[in-house]
Amino acid sequence: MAFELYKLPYDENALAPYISEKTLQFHYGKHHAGYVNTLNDLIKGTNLETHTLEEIILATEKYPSQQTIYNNASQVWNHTFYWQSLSPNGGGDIPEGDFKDAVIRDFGSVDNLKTELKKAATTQFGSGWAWLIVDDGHLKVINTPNAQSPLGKKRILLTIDVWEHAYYLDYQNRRPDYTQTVLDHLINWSFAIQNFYRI
Ligand code: MN3
Repeated sequence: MAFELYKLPYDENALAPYISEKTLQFHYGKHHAGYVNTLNDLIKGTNLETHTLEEIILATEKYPSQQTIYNNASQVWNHTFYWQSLSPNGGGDIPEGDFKDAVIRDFGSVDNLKTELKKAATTQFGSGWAWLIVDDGHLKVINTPNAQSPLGKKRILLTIDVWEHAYYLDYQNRRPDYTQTVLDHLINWSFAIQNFYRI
């Protein structure tokens, strides 16, 4: 059974003016859709066809001969997670509760968490991702290159795509401005809280 492109939970213009409709048309409609189509082509007729996306990612990640499949499968997963990490009603403060308490405990403040996410996003050399994860019971910010993710190793709460295609139409080379804007106006704390409680 072929994988289908994740359906956005908001309109392509819903993140504007912070991320434009044009960026979503390309990023979601071309890049994300392209990874889905390429993955389907690559696994067609192979034993991977009957596996879940997560199973394909974990089964292929260690094998150099499977890197093309891994890259496309992981990018499908990463983008689906990224769209949910953003919301037209995002940004602002974190609602009171266990997740915010954990942020204060592990970073000192919400602003410090945002600073760490911005640092992870801007220091990732080349293409990649910034992540908020749970590591050994503590919240932690990391980054990964290219298609890589902490999937299957750590509980993932949020991600920010820092490939140039995520911001170049709106921010050109200004990755720090894109990241700051995402953190101030779009980051979906509700999604992080949902992932924080997920068993
Ligand atoms: Mn992307």
